[in-house]
Amino acid sequence: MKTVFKIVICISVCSFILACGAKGNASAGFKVWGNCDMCKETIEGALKTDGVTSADWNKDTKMMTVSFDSTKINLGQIERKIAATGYDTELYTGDDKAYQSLPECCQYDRK
Ligand SMILES: [Cu+2]
Repeated sequence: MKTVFKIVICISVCSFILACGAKGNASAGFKVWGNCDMCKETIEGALKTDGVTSADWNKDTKMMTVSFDSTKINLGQIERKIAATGYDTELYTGDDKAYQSLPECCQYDRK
């Protein structure tokens, strides 16, 4: 009887974990070229969008850490949103016009 109970607990815990995974919670880290705190605001601001639960860019390491719902958005779409504001990411080159209209202090050395 005890064994059966243990198996039932195990199955419910396992299916709970699987259900959470199926919901699409994902996270990723990638490099975004940029300079300063203003860049940080612009870069993180680009990800204030449906499906992205958190976005944090470190201006010293240039690393973006992002959590998102993979049923709503994927990593390529996330990087393209940043590139559209003028910032280079690992996969995409920032939009040239957007880059040129960035404040001078934010015109980072491009990749
Ligand atoms: Cu800047």
